Amino acid sequence: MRFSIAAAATLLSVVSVQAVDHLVKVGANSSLIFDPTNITAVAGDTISFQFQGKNHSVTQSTFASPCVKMTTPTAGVDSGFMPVASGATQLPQWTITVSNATAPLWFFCAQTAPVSHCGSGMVFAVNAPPAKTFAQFQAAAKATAGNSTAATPSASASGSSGSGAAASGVSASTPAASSTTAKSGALRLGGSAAGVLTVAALFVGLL
Ligand SMILES: *[C@@H]1O[C@H](CO)[C@@H](O)[C@H](O)[C@H]1NC(C)=O
Ligand SMILES: *[C@@H]1O[C@H](CO)[C@@H](O)[C@H](O)[C@H]1NC(C)=O
Ligand SMILES: *[C@@H]1O[C@H](CO)[C@@H](O)[C@H](O)[C@H]1NC(C)=O
Ligand SMILES: *[C@@H]1O[C@H](CO)[C@@H](O)[C@H](O)[C@H]1NC(C)=O
Ligand SMILES: [Cu+2]
Repeated sequence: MRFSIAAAATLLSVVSVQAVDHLVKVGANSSLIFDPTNITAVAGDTISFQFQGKNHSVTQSTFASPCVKMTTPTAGVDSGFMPVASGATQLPQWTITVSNATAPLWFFCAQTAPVSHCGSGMVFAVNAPPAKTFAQFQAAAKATAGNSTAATPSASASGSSGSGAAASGVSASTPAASSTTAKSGALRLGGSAAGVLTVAALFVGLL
């Protein structure tokens, strides 16, 4: 027992050393994009979404329905709308932790005024597998606005809730978005053994 505890502690320390934070700029340069558009991440990695302008959100969806907030097997995580005044010196930041690198994660911006940001292709993916690429996901998002002639993924799209593992145990936090003072609202729900995301929100000063 003592050995396995020591081994586990060693493993944990290795994992924490290797964990990476991925910075994703939301709406950089007034564009309706996530930058980068898609990433690969391992369990333990964090993704920090930094809202750089306008009034965007990071809302979890599914491959099958890119522009609809996920409801099954659990409610998707959602940053909520994060309005940023032009010339703001502090940018809201929202962070999630990836717990299962095998489960792809799909996100969109839920803003629809004055146009659908998702329909304009403002989507983001984590660990998109070869059979469900980011390009397919984005094409399907644009198709919701009649913005693309690309076929909506069909056969491959049915897997999003079948195994249910892609996003079980995901939790949401709705941080206050308008304050200019530092704020944090971390929340972690246990959920099932499948992919648990932890989320936290804070405001970071621009230096
Ligand atoms: C941000 O967008 C949401 C959804 O369109 C809207 O309800 C909210 O009033 C907006 N906030 C600001 C400050 O513009
Ligand atoms: C279609 O996409 C373009 C950018 O690619 C965007 O400007 C336009 O608003 C989108 N149309 C809709 C209805 O979202
Ligand atoms: C996914 O992201 C990588 C960079 O992380 C980029 O090279 C690639 O073009 C992206 N895929 C698409 C379809 O945009
Ligand atoms: C991770 O996700 C995959 C694919 O959804 C799933 O099969 C697997 O059970 C998950 N692993 C854990 C530890 O939850
Ligand atoms: Cu947006």
